[in-house]
Amino acid sequence: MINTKNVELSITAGKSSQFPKSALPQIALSGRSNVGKSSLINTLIGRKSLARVSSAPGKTITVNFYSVDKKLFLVDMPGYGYAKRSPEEKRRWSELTDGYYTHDGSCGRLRAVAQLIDLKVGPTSDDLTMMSWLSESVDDWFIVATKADKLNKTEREKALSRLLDIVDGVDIIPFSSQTGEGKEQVWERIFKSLDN
Ligand SMILES: Nc1nc2c(ncn2[C@@H]2O[C@H](COP(=O)(O)OP(=O)(O)O)[C@@H](O)[C@H]2O)c(=O)[nH]1
Ligand SMILES: [Mg+2]
Repeated sequence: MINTKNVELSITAGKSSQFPKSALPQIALSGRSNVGKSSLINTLIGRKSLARVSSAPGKTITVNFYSVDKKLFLVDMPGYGYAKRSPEEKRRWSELTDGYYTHDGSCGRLRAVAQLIDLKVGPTSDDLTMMSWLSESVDDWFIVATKADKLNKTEREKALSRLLDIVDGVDIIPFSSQTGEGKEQVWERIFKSLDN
């Protein structure tokens, strides 16, 4: 059993040399800035604000490693798609992201990637690029469709079927940090990927 409430922010890495060398399995959370990554983490672990929810998108370019019960790391990847980034910030984003997804960066401990897509906005062109890269490059990934509370039933079904058309065969979990919808399903999916 994993106590999902026993969580701490272990490492905030501003460069890839700071990534942990620990043997713990890792689940990476990927998505554009403002998609709801920090909110997802807070909801998953039942805390209001361990992960900082920002009203100013794109602020942080770090990789944050949250240890869960000292049994796994949730890895908060820096968001993409934020237009107002300086060349230096873009360089850092690439160094961190490329560094992480190489075997060296994740020490071969990456078990799955949770790709967040804003269900209301739908996949952006950056999201599509990311998802086609994931399809080719990682063994296990799934979609967390965020902000599901913003859609009514009809909109929601439309949005989900549009997503399904794009990524056939990938699990899609509708999620809302406002209502807590999807929280258990996301944890179950994470545990399943640890068993593989
Ligand atoms: N309605 C709604 N808003 C959300 C949800 N998740 C996040 N938000 C809002 O979206 C904004 C960005 O959230 P944040 O978690 O900081 O996104 P991040 O940049 O991906 O880490 C904040 O204003 C949040 O309050 C959700 O499930 N429902
Ligand atoms: Mg965030």
